[in-house]
Amino acid sequence: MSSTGVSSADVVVEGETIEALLAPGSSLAASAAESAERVIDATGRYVVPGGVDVHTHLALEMSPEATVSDSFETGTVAAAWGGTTTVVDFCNQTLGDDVRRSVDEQFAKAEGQCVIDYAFHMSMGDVTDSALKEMPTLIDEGITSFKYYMAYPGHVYSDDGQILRAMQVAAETGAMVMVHAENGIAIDVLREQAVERGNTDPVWHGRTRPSELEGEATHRAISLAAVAGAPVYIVHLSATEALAEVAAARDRGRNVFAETCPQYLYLSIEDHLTQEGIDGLTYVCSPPLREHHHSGSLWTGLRADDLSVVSTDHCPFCEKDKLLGIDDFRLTPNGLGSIEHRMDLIHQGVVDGHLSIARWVETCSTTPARLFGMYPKKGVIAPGSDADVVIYDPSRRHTLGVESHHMNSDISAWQGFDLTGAVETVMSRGQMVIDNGKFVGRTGRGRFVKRGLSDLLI
Ligand code: DUC
Ligand code: ZN
Ligand code: ZN
Repeated sequence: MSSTGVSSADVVVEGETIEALLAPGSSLAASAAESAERVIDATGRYVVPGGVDVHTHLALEMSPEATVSDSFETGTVAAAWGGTTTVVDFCNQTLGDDVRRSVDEQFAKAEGQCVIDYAFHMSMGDVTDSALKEMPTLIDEGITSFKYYMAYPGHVYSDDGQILRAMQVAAETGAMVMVHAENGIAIDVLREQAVERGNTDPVWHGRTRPSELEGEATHRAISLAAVAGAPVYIVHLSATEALAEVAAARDRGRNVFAETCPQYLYLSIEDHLTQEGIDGLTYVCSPPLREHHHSGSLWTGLRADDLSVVSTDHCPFCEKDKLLGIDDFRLTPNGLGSIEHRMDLIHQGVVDGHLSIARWVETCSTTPARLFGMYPKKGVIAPGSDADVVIYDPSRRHTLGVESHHMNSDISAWQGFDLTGAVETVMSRGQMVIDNGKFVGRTGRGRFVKRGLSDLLI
């Protein structure tokens, strides 16, 4: 299975890499099988390149009160269960913080903990001269993409001038600029006004972050990137207005890319965020869940390649953390957990007729690897590539929820979702991590992936 479609092949793995793809029934395939240590019959299954999730938050301290509930160990175990073999997490510099310190801290958290391979983006929450100077050094170290926030004034927010300066460095160095595109200044006004009126329920999290302000910020990010001559990647795109900006820029032939996440494809403000108490708080993430009609446009955007990638923005919390916002939605830590379910949820999009099988592989594995400098090591089953291979049963049915998931959380935004298609076996660099439904991985065997520059820039 590849980003160009389905074909029949015997996959030969030698050590950590794919050695060959052979025609089934050929004499070469027969002799490879004879000398193999192990032969797996994947008849009736898909053999897919391991998933590449380029937006996760593991072991992230969101505030002094709330830390993401998945560590690098539990998060990568859950990822593996769901057929993801590479995650790209973030080093998180916040206001007043030193870039180098934040990098060292995140490396230390991941070191010796991961069961699959991992890499990092730099999340730059304080764009100072010294932070900008670090960018070329980080690129040499394999951190080749940088996230900036148009949201969260007073925390990790960057103004347009700061983002422009960072984009200028990216233009010189070939780095990828990632932008959280929501107009945080306007959003903060709406949030304060809502709470002053006594509107403190979870649904107000959504109502105070209107989709127009994502569209506006996306337009601004694209304009700034054009002026700087830098590529831009819009993270967690959730709204039709933002998609229209990305599509228009791509039609102009620009280096503009965007990801969406399963929550924006399946969940909605009406069905989920309007619930009271923990039921609504579970769905507080930013950008927020949108009205139903947005998800239809997002599926179309994925199909038409206006959206290039599906990542998770995995950022799970436990019930006790979410309840911090019980009297004021603003105090709820933003995020939900999906690292384990992304491949299945997007495969369900294939089952439901939203996407082709090839596009499933392309958006969940191949393109993320290409955009973020990991291809062809990751994202493809081809001779010389890392043997990150998933055997996927397209017809097995299962139900998601806290009783069966492996993410370290006592709540699930996906509780009760019935899906068709499930991971059977997962190999990471030639070693079994999930063997026919059993976890056989080892903590600490996951390796840091030193990334190069994107190979998709024009
Ligand atoms: N942005 C993210 O990318 N993740 C969690 C919260 C947020 O605002
Ligand atoms: Zn964000
Ligand atoms: Zn995120």
